[in-house]
Amino acid sequence: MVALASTANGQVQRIPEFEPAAVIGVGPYPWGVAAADALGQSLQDPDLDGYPEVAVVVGQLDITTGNPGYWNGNTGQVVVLRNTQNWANPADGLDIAQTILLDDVQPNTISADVAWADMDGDGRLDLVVSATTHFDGNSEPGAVGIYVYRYDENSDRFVFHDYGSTTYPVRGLTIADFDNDDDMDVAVGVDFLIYPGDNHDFISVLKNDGTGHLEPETIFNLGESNDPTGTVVSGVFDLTPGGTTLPDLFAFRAEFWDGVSMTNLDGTDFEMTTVTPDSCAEWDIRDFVASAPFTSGKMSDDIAAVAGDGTLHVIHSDGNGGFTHNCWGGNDDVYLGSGNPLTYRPLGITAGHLNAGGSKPDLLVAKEGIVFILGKGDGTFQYDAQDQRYSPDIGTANGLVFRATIADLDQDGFGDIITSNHGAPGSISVLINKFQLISIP
Ligand SMILES: [Ca+2]
Ligand SMILES: [Ca+2]
Ligand SMILES: [Ca+2]
Ligand SMILES: [Ca+2]
Repeated sequence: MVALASTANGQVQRIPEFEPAAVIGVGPYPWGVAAADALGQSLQDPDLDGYPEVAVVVGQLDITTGNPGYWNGNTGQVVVLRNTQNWANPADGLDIAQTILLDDVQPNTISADVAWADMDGDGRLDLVVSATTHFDGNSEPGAVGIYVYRYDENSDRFVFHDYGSTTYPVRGLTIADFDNDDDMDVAVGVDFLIYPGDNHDFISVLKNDGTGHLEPETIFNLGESNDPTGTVVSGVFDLTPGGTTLPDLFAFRAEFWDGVSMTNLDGTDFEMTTVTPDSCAEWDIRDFVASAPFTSGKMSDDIAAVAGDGTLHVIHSDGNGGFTHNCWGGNDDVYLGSGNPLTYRPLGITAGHLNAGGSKPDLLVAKEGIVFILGKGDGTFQYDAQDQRYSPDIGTANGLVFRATIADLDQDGFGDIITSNHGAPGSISVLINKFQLISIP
C-alpha cells in the first residue's frame, strides 16, 4: 500500500531531500525569480506542456551595497529558461530561451522583480517586470514602473507590450484581479533604493484595461516612514459578503514596526488596518513576507514574515481584515537563526509544497543559502535549526540567495527549489526534490 506523504497534525513529517544543485549562469546580480508553465517543450513544439518555465531578473546592480550608484552600466534583463522536460540530469532541465533587455523605455534600467500572469487574456502567460532607471544623488530618477512583455505565438517569444509608470521606484510585485473584472492587475511596493530623504511607504496599484495595458497608478500611502515598503502581497483576508471576490493586500512598515492590512472594498478603494504584534514581539520586518492558506479549513489566508533577527512570525487572518499573533509559547514564531541575507532587504520568502499535497503549504526562506520549514496545516511549522536537511546546499558560494521560489519542475508531484544567487557572475540554482511516496509492505 502507499503511505501518505505526510502525517497528521502534531506528528513528525518526513523531511524532503534534494538532488545536488544544478547551477546555471544567468548574468550579474539576479534578483526576482518566478516559475510557471509559459512555453512548450521546444521551439518545434510550442504548446503548453504543464512543465514550468523559469524567469529570473538580472538586475546589473549589486544590491548588497545598498546604493543605487553601484550600477554596473549594463541594461537590466529578464532571462527566460525553457523547461526541456529532460530531468534525468538536473543540469539539462532548463535551457535559456530568451534574454529580454529592458531598454524599451530607457537603456539605463535596473530590473527588480518578475511575475508570470496572462495580462492580455489570450490564455498564455505574459511577463510582468518591475524596474527602476539607474539614479543616484546627481541624476533624475527617469523611468520607473511596470513593464509588460506579452507572449507572441508567431515568434514563440515575449515581446514588449506596455509600460506603466509609477511615481516611485518600484520593487516587489503581486498580481491579482483586484477589481474582479476578469483581467490581472498589478500591485507593487517601493524600491528600497529610493533616493534618500523621501518617504517610502507607498503601494501602487495599476489596473489592466483588459488588453494588457496598464491604467495610471493609484497610490496608497501607508504612512510615510523613511524605510521603504518594498513588497506587498495579495491574499484573501476579508470574508465579508463580496470580500472573497476582491483580493486584499498586506504590507509591512519597517519604521513603524507593524503591518498594514489593506481590505479591498471595490478594487479602487482599500481600507487600511494597522496590524501590531503582541507585546511579546517586535516586528523588525522589512518586506520579507508571504501569504498562503497555512491554516487548512479556514477560507482566508495567513501571513508569514521574517524579521531581521531571524524570527519567522506567522500572523493569522481573522477573516475580517485583521490578524492575530501569539508569540507566547512560540507557536506562531519560528527562530530560523541569524545570518545573511536576513539582514539585507528586500529579501525572499515564498510558500509552496515540498512534501505533501494542497492543504499544508511550506515556506522557503533566503538565508545565506536557503532554509525551508514544513507547514503542519494548522498555521504552525516543523523546523529544527540543528538539522542540516532543512538547509540544502545551493551548489555555489558565489552570491547570496536573495529570492527563491518553489515549482514542480520535473512534474513528479513534489515542489522543487529555484534560487536566484545575487552575485557576479550571477546564477540560479535548481534543486530537484527527491521526495517519494513510500510503500509500506
Ligand atoms: Ca512549459
Ligand atoms: Ca497572454
Ligand atoms: Ca482586473
Ligand atoms: Ca518535482
